[in-house]
Amino acid sequence: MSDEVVSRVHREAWWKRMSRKMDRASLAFSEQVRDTVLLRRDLDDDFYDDLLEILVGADAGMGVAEQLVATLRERVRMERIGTAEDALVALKAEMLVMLEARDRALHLDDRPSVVLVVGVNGSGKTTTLGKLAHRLQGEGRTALVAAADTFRAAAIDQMRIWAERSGTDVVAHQPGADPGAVVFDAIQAALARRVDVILVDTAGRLHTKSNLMAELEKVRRVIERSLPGAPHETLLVIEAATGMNAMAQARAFHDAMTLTGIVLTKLDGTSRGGTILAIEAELNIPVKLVGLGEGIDDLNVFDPAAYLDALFAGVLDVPTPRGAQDETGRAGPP
Ligand SMILES: Nc1nc2c(ncn2[C@@H]2O[C@H](COP(=O)(O)OP(=O)(O)OP(=O)(O)O)[C@@H](O)[C@H]2O)c(=O)[nH]1
Ligand SMILES: [Mg+2]
Repeated sequence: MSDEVVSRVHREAWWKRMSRKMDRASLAFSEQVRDTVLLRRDLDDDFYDDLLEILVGADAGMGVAEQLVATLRERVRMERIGTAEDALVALKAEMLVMLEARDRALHLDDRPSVVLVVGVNGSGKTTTLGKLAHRLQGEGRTALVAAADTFRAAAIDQMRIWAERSGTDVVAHQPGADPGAVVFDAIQAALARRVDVILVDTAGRLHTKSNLMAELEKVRRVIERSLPGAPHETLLVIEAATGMNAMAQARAFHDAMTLTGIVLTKLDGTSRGGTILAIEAELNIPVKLVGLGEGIDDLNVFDPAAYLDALFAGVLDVPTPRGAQDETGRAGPP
């Protein structure tokens, strides 16, 4: 088979998988589109009002939804688009332009690079790092985990179990120890062992508790002082179903930590597919990774085209032709 055929097969497999995993978001979105928008004969104000409502309902955020609908109106007029279906194709294309404008790469070229994950309790930080360690090892890079969630004894064990799955070393202290000291030791160990990437797990915390946020800032300062240029990535882990409350979380963590990206977890279990658009637009922070399940392989780089194909599955069943995002698409499974 030629390279082109292989990569097309790859992409289709990825698209199918993403569609399957996002079936709830996809169903909610496509059912509404079918039941309202597609039934309309005219592309009149009612059509655009319905569309706006569906986008807001999917948590795309009012600002983004209004911008998309306004651009679509203009496009329909300019390109003389006549049917609801063609208008949807144009809408999807607009969304793709919006999503593809962002840099979603993890910048981990320095050795060692540091990835710090933060977020509220139970959002999926430890799981995400376990999956990321596996992914990095699969790419031939060595990783080391700093078990800096010292708040609960069980957290250290949980991190160890995840790290063991990919044969990743863990630096840990006793429960209750200073997270900053764990991180410091991990960086020294990584330098000595010439490890590529240090993955720092932190304790979940409410973004509204200022003492806990101050503790996180301290961890960050230790990282900055121990390794110039670090942390290379500071990722906020958010559950997709959090909806618009995610905005408050993201704002608070961004103020304290200067985030470089977002990991949207549990996208497999939510009917709210649009949060990505809202967060990115409002806070200007890209979604870099998505969690699509509890398995070790269920972490993906975020591929905008696959995401939109999954979201529109059942309404527009033709996968978007891919251009600029080939790199990211190829990085996805299988
Ligand atoms: N379905 C699904 N479940 C997930 C995903 N990511 C994490 N989980 C589950 O969410 C639960 C919490 O995950 P953790 O990784 O422990 O979350 P955490 O942020 O480390 O939690 P704390 O350390 O307590 O703050 C676990 O049961 C995970 O299996 C995902 O992408 N999809
Ligand atoms: Mg954890």
